Amino acid sequence: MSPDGTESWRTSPGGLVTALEPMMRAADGAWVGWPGVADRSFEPFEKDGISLIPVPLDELELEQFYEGFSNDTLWPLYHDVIAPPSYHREWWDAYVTVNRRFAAAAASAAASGATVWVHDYQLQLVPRMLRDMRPDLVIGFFNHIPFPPYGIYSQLPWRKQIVDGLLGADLIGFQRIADAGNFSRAVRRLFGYPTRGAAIDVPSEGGQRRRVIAKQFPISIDAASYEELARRPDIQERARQIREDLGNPKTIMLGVDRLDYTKGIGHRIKAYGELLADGSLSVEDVTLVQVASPSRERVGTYRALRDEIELAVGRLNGDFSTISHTAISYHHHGYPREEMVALYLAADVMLVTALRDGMNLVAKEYVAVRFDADGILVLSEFAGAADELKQAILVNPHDIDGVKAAILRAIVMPRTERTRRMRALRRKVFDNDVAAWSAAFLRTLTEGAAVQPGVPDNLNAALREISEAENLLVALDFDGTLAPHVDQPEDARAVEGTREAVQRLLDLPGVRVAFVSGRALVSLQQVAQPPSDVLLTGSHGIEVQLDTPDIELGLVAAELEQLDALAGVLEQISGSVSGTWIERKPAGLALHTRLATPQDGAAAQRRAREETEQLLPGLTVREGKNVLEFSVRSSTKGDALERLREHTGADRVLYAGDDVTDEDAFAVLREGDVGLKIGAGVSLADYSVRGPLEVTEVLRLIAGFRGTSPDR
Ligand code: GDG
Repeated sequence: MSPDGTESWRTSPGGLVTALEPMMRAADGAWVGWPGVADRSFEPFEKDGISLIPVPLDELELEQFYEGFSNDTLWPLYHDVIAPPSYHREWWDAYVTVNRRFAAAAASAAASGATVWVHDYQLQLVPRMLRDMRPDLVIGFFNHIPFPPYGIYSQLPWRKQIVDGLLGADLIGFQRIADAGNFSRAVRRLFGYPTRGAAIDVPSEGGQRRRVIAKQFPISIDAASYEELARRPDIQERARQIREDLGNPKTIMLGVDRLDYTKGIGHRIKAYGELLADGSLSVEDVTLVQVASPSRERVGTYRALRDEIELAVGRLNGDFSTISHTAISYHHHGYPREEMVALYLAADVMLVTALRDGMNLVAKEYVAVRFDADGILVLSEFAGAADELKQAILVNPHDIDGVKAAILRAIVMPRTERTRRMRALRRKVFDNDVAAWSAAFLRTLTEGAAVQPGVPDNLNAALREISEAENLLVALDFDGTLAPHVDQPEDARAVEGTREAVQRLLDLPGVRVAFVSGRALVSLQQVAQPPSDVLLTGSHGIEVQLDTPDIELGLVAAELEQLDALAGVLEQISGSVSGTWIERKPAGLALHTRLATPQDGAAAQRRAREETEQLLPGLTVREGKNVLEFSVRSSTKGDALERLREHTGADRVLYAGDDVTDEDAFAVLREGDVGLKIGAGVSLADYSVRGPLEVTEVLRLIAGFRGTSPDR
């Protein structure tokens, strides 16, 4: 609302909007969000080529959903309970209601098969709600704040609902690798779903499974636009003015934060105060400028924090300031971006001492602005930015002596070292800017979503290259890769043409072919009928048959006993649930539920998990499509592939597979190898094709490239 009473829309400031705006325009996207005022509803409208869909919140919802559950429950919980989280059931109810409203708004705005990207901790239930409403959508979620370790997360009374809400997404992005790891651990602890690396396999309707990826995508800023501002003569003049107004001290230190208890403002002031008290620093030489922008002022903890910080600032200034020199120049306002940039330019030392921070964009902004390759960043190791900005002076903000030492070190650091560090920091920030961040996220999200028939060009090129290897190993999963999935495992057969293509490869010098299966070896031999030169591994690598007719395996007495006990448990379950049966494997047993109703199948699997966990802890449990496998030995297709690589002495490997268990093999691929995922879904493999017909084509292509290669 402008002073003359007319209403207009203002773009909210910040890196996220800047980053997503061009992409939204290009993609013909719609932005679903809260318009920023309570108790008002607005019709969807267009602004600068982006369609905006306002979702209303009333005053009570603002209090309970936003200030309450989002900022007084989730925010402190996710930031290591620095402040105690409040748990109120009515806040939770409001959170569910508002999340449903956002999901419904997105569901009605999205075209068929569209991509929806949900942002931040206020909307963690939206992915699941949206998937239930619109199973056709591709859904991504990005969490801007940390995801806490399970020991802390488990406090949340609604811990299962939130994790389940997030698992509705295809891709869940976090700031740090540690956040993604904490989330995967929460999934395992709360639901027992199998996770491997970044991949989580979530059971869905009809006994199918859905692949969800949880991975780090560290957010960034529009670095070039910050540098552009910093190069403006008027802003440089303003920076000089700021220095002068502060009395041209030798060193200006700067803190810029929302006034939030996660930012460690008090710790920074304490360290500075002690340095002044013990005479290491004097206000004639050093000034600290602290911008504390007003934030969440209706939440009690924030009001208390403001009092605490302002008391500390007042005391410190009372103790140390002189008429001409102020110890802390403290500002409880928001400033225009131009002024922020001038402050960054004026500051010799930037202090970022967050106790916990998802990323901390201020640290990156400071670096982007310093085109003069000067200035020192003191950065908390508890800010996500510390994963990338290693050439900062990293500190543990709880260690006040450590912070004091870092400040002193920064103040005396020679120009050459400052430049060396700042150059390295700038490379990081400019190489990984916010456009690269959103592109990386969206590429991962949409790549696996729909696989076209045929062999894509990039795969073709990779095959041509790998065909030139001295010793090539082509390792192939069987079910779902060479043979379509069928109801009865014994009916599986490779698609036509596979056998000939495999034989062509076997006839070439320096090429070995292996089948890598979860099936027991005898079963694999029976369905695959492999030519005799094919190397075989079954039962996820427990059984191997390498260039001799002997199958290698061996279980010790304790493992055999475990196997008997396991059979007892599973036979009871399968005897009482129709449509389930047991398959015996050399080192374990599998409970199949393919012919049971989805509910019965899921219940049987749950019971099997629970009972074996109690009776036989330590068994390896693996979930496949409608099958739960238990083994007394742990081995994966990754182990199988490593064994094959060693046996064949291959210098390049192509591995193709369709299942979650094949991700273990993709995970051990090396530089120059080719991982090929069969079917849709996110995967660690770099390439994907639609189905077994394409795999046969891939084998033919390799044989063709290699057969015509001039070296051979
Ligand atoms: C959350 C996560 C994560 C601050 N005061 C003023 C002002 N700012 C701008 C800064 C910066 C932004 O606000 C603050 O971003 P941070 O990353 O430092 O922190 P949060 O607000 O807590 O953000 C955080 C981020 O989301 C993104 O994912 O990095 O970890 O907590 O851009 O410059 N801007 C202006 N005047 C001010 O007074 N113009």
